[in-house]
Amino acid sequence: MVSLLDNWKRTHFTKNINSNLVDEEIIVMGWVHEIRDLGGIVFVVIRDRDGKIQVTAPSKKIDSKLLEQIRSFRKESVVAIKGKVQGSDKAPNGVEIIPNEIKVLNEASQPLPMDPTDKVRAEIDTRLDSRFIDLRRDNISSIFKIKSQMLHSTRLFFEDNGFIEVNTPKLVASATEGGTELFPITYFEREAFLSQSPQLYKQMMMSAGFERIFEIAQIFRAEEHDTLRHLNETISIDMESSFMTDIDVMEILEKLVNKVLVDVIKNCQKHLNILNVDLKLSQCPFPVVTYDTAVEIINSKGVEMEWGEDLSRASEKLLGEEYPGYYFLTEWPSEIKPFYVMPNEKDPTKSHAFDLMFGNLEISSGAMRIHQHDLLKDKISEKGLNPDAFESYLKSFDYGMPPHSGWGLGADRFNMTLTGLNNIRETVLFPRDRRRLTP
Ligand code: AMO
Repeated sequence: MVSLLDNWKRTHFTKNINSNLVDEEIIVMGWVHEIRDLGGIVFVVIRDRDGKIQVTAPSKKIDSKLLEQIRSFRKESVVAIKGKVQGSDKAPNGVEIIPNEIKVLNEASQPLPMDPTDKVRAEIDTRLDSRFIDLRRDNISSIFKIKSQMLHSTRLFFEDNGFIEVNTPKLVASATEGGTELFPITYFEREAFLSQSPQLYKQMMMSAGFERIFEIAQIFRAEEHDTLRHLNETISIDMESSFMTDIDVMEILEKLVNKVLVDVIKNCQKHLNILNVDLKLSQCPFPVVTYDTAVEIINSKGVEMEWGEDLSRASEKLLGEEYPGYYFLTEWPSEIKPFYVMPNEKDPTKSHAFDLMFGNLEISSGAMRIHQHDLLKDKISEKGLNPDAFESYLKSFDYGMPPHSGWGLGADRFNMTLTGLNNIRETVLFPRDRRRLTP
């Protein structure tokens, strides 16, 4: 029989049950993680968000009806247990609960679509199909607890440095990062797109005089390729600042990465241990490698690369061998960067764009932006885009646009560098890739 909560309230999370509570009556609520029936005694492990506790039901001490109810528990059902805390040398936490009364709040069907106890290894597709169970596992939920810390520290960092959090539209009229990666949608009688990046709005906010802004939000990319680093929906941590150069915002990025590393190492040790990650602070300042030097390194290691080409996967891997940690790649060719990137004043074939890499993984891109209306309009045309589609954006450059710079940091890729995972799907609750739109 399935019960309602009625007037029962959880008194303790399992992680807070310790020897100070011996002889007290408490209520715990959670999932049936394990049941061991030894005949005269039944052991049940109850799991909640942050831990587990053993419930011990000896036939001699408890009512036979209650014992039968406990015996009939199914793995992963949701239960509430009212009982007395008792010290126990054998129990994993040194304490256990002797039950007085129980409620089954939801019964789990059997067999389960996957095993949540890590005893049977499942392939990632099976796991993602039953993600609500997969996420019950310690090593999976730890990824998201680290991510939560990462996002929390990021917000604190921006607030401490005078940035204002903003929210920009995700239904947009034009591309920003190159036309091929857009998801078209029907917007009443017009065509519109899911936003690839808050780029245009971040820049318009500079004209609006906010000077330092950040946004943490979804971006959508119609990536055709199925890789371990690309998703079709991902979180971007974006910032933009007026009166700053590319060098200034690289410094901000480096400081943010370090703040997150310090906080994750300090506050998430338990989760890092579960994931077997020995996270270390990074060498500071991060090495800066120019695009020219990168081309030299890549060619010297036997992969042919012409100046002006984007980095192939093979090239990224070679750079990652040379620089396994965080490093900046700077002075990119203007040709392969978006229209809004400021060209180098002495050599316009080069630009004020940079990427932040972690080994062979690009985790952020940024640049000093063009803030002159006419130059920007020319660049839009040069890239084969129609300036008319950018009218409202271009207008903001006509009435007082300060020089400005900014970057976008891929939150899910950043999380990969903190958790040691090599498949981005692991770092997203319900990932969206070419094949996956549910759950
Ligand atoms: P860019 O297109 O390089 O730059 O994106 C910034 C960062 O976002 C992450 N990223 C992705 N992560 C997972 N899957 C994807 N499909 C994906 N696409 C991008 C990467 C990347 O470094 N407007 C600029 C930023 C700026 O200049 O401010 C932009 O969007 O980590």
